[in-house]
Amino acid sequence: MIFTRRKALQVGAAGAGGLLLSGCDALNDSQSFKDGLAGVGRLHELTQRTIIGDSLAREFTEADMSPVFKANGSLRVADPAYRALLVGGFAQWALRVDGLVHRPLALPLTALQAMPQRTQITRHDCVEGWSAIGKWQGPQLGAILSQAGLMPGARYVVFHCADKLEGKPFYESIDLVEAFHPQTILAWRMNDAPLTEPHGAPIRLRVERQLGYKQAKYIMRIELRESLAGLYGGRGGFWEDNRGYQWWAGI
Ligand SMILES: Nc1nc2c(c(=O)[nH]1)N[C@H]1C(S)=C(S)[C@@H](COP(=O)(O)O)O[C@H]1N2
Ligand SMILES: [Mo]
Repeated sequence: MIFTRRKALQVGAAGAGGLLLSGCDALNDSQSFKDGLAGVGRLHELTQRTIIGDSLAREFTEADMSPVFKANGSLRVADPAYRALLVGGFAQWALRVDGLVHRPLALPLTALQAMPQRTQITRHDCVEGWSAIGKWQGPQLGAILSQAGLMPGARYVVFHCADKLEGKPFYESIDLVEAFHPQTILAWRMNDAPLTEPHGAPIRLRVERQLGYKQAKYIMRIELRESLAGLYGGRGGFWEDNRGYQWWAGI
């Protein structure tokens, strides 16, 4: 088991670049990670990572794109500060990147748009039983994290969103292997047009090897953390805390 676990992580780390190898070795040795191994979700994660490694999610062609892409979860953000930014075309908005980074960032939309862009046509799978194929464009999350410079303790990337569901702030999180995956982008463009409010304006995460509920919309702030403990319900996301969905949502 230990051997498999170590091997699984090394496969994942290799895909994310040598940079992550030391981080993942440290993750291997951390007590909270060992504790988490007891969970079914973690077993699924490790089994799957051993098999899929750093593989890419399938990409489709323009002809495959769904004529209608359903919007789900929050479709509108009530927060007055968000509404003012939306009215202003997000010209006053900036993405904050903070926590365990050497250089906290505040990146305007124009800065994200000026970075090298990735475009991908992928299938979104929601656990509620629907899928849709859409086209997404934006900078790679890894490039943004590299700009901020991760401190050695950074293990998780947390997305703080502008919306609330059931009165609770929406958030999600992924680990560094998913964060540095080439298909993990902060999309500001969907189907050749700027993101609309129902789909997460001004930016939303696309982490293509994961289920729909990990694709955080309305991202205001990205926080690098050593642990998910002590953050809201401690399970790493709104759905994980409130619906019992597994943190590892690999497809
Ligand atoms: N901020 C935020 N992100 C979110 C949600 C949400 O309610 N709020 N719902 C999630 C779920 S369950 C799904 S299936 C997708 C839906 O994305 P879409 O509205 O673009 O289809 O967003 C995910 N990201
Ligand atoms: Mo979903």
